[in-house]
Amino acid sequence: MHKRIMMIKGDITHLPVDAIVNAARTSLRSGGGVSGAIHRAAGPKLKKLCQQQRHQQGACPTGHAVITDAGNLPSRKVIHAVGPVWRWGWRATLKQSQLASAYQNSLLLAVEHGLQTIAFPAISTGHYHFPRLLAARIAITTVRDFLKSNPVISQVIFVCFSERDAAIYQTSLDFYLKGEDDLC
Ligand code: AR6
Repeated sequence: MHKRIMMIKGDITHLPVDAIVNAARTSLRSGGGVSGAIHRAAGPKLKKLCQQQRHQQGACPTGHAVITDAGNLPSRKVIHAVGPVWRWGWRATLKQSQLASAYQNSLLLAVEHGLQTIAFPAISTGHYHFPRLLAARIAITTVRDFLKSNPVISQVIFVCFSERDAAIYQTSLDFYLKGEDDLC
């Protein structure tokens, strides 16, 4: 059966979906991690598109997202979403809502552009040190709630780069999508 929300273990740059999401920084400059991999695979065109975007609209604030073409990638578009840098203590609540916003704003952009299949990496869980289990919960519940009211998006794929992330996502998907037979 077709699953509207699913998880795979692998490299997001290989996926021929409508849009892959980049864990970007506010400057939209390429960094390490998934953004480095996306920029390498997309070629110099993507760097130019990101520069143009920055010159036209300025930096992309935390929790927001912008969309560009995808250069040499097999996907049609890249959605550059800026997740928060994790902090413990009183800022933790803000960080969680910023992470949810990064997913939500990416999905809104996808809907605006008529994109139906979207792949997400685990935003903020690398260089930005967001706790992985908490990030998976926010990612899954935000996407789940969005898809319930947005029939346009036919599939969201969570791409896990490690065995550890794949195990976290599998357990979390089983838990948070229990009873959601139309989504999984
Ligand atoms: N496919 C899928 N997931 C990947 C890939 C890949 N090819 N490569 C890494 N990941 P990170 P952040 C996973 O650090 O924490 C960057 O330098 C990785 O295992 O890329 O949001 C940016 O330029 C991890 O689970 O993003 C920013 O400055 C997840 O992607 C900053 O780091 C996110 O890790 C963003 O930090």
